[in-house]
Amino acid sequence: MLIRTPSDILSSEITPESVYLKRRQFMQGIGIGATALGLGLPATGLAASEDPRKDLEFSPVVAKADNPFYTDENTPSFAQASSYNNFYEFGTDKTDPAKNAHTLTTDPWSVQVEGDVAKPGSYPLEDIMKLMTLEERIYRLRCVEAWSMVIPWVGFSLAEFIKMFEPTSNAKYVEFTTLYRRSEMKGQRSAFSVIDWPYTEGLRMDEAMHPLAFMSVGMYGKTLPNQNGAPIRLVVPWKYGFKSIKSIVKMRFTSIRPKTSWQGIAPDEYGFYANVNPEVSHPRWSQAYERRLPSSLLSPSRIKTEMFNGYGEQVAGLYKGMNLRRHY
Ligand SMILES: Nc1nc2c(c(=O)[nH]1)N[C@H]1C(S)=C(S)[C@@H](COP(=O)(O)O)O[C@H]1N2
Ligand SMILES: [Mo]
Repeated sequence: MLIRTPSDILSSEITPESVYLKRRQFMQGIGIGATALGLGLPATGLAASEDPRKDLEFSPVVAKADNPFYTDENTPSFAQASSYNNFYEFGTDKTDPAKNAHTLTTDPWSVQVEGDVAKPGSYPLEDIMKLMTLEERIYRLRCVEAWSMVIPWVGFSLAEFIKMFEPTSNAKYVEFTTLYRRSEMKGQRSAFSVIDWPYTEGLRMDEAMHPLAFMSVGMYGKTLPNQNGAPIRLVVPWKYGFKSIKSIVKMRFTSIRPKTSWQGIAPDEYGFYANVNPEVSHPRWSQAYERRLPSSLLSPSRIKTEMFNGYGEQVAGLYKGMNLRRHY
């Protein structure tokens, strides 16, 4: 159940987002998108005119208990989800991206498609937005640092996106690359940076084509805030958060397994697969539990981590016969 009645909700928990979600759910119930009516509420303390995020039109939520694209778990407020981030291009502290990412210009934006595809090229985001069907999906994101959040993303199926480029039979992997623009990304200018820029990630082709894999262009019904990966990012809900690469400018299809940024930094800590797995500890901390955000000292929200972040029924088949202790 996505809508909670007022009696379910503590007054301290009532945020513009819970209002937004409930209102949207109601509108969808009567078959009208909130955006179509132009009723979007500003989701932060900012006045609507100062808020750079734009309403997105997308298909209604079909909240079904057995639908893996949705969950009724609590979402953090928009303010929380956009102020506790990992985005090393803007600093290594969780609060740095919210402070520094405003310097990023996301328009114009294109995604360069290369390698083993019939239709390589530079795809402007505005064309992509016309071709893809936007939908909302509420997914858990679990960081390897043992915190997690449930986010209402807006975007489109990665499989549908990839089909546009017609990968050839040589395409066994897809590599994603983040923007490299030192003038706008403070972390890329840092002399102490651990990452060899640009940030890259990769998926095996069958993982990328899995129906849960998602390209996000928005959250909470609006375009993505910069700190969350504007204007386009990956969301792979059964893998640790670092696989969900932000501000993507390139997708390269290849027969050779790409090297990812985190593998480059510490190969014994961050594997290529990075599937959420409570049984395989990170060398420096256990992965058996996670802190579900928002949490506080009084209510630490410590929960058990589930295999494949709770998406095992859908994705376990991808790894049949693989030793997940070796392929971490
Ligand atoms: N380009 C880029 N993408 C990135 C990162 C990064 O530092 N740079 N951090 C990753 C990590 S470690 C996590 S946990 C998620 C966090 O996403 P969120 O800030 O939207 O919660 O983004 C991932 N994507
Ligand atoms: Mo992370």
